[in-house]
Amino acid sequence: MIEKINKLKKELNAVILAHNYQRAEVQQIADFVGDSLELARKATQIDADYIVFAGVDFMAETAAILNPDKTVLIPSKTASCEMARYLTPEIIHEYKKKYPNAQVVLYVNSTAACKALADITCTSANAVKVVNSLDSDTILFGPDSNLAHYVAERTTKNIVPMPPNGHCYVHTNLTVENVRRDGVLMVHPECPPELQNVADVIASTGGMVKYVAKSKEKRFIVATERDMVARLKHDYPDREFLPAWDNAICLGMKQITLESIYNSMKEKKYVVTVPEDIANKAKKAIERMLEVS
Ligand code: CIZ
Ligand code: SF4
Repeated sequence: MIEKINKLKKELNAVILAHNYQRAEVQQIADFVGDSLELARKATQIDADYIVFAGVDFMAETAAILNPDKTVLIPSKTASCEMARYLTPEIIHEYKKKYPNAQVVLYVNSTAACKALADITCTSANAVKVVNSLDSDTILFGPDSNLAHYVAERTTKNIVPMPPNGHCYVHTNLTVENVRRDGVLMVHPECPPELQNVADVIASTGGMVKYVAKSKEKRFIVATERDMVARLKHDYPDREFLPAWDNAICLGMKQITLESIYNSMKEKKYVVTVPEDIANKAKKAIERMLEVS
């Protein structure tokens, strides 16, 4: 399968981008592995005709928005992010009416239609910086209420979570009761505040990679999607990494397999498209983020 994928990749002039939460074998065949911000950046620097996106829908949409002249393929139609479902354009309009002077910051884990209504997007790696770059004192922040809490603790601005209960089922289940704590505890800001409070470090997945690089510790507990451990083990084979909880699995991410990647290239499916008016507006919010961070 790996040989077949590499052969097709050459024929199509394709690159494979994989998120840190992908299966270990998918990470291994990818040309580039990273968090969504790193992948968004990479997508704009690539010289290729096809981008095969091994990640979930909103990430592939972002790659398509930033690369209108390339064909972006997502290998599975069901690779979706549950968190993104918490927010709709209707909810944003409602909040904007209620808070007419507020600015809208959307976590990249949101649909393109929502991003089109945002002043700026953010990731978990740059959320605080993005919020502090804005003029308004009140920020409508969605869809993750846990990331909103994390930002609220680190800014003087008034952060309004939009909606109040948006979350990721994978990270919400990483509770103080569920997780092991027998090593340096690295916690993702999508986790509940109670777990953030006992963390040795709170970081995005990209932030975790950087933290380990600077640390002298040998054993790390990784409180985010379980396959982040594969990424860390690959980069730091001399250290020990353990998932904080074995069941922290993002089913959307796991829809992508070597076989689906092969079929995706062979049949040139599924092409990711975003309506032009939405893409143009969303692009402004994404590019503003790329400038700030
Ligand atoms: O921004 C991303 O890639 C996500 C979803 C998590 C992270 O912290 O990298
Ligand atoms: Fe979405 Fe959660 Fe999966 Fe991340 S881990 S892609 S937030 S469902």
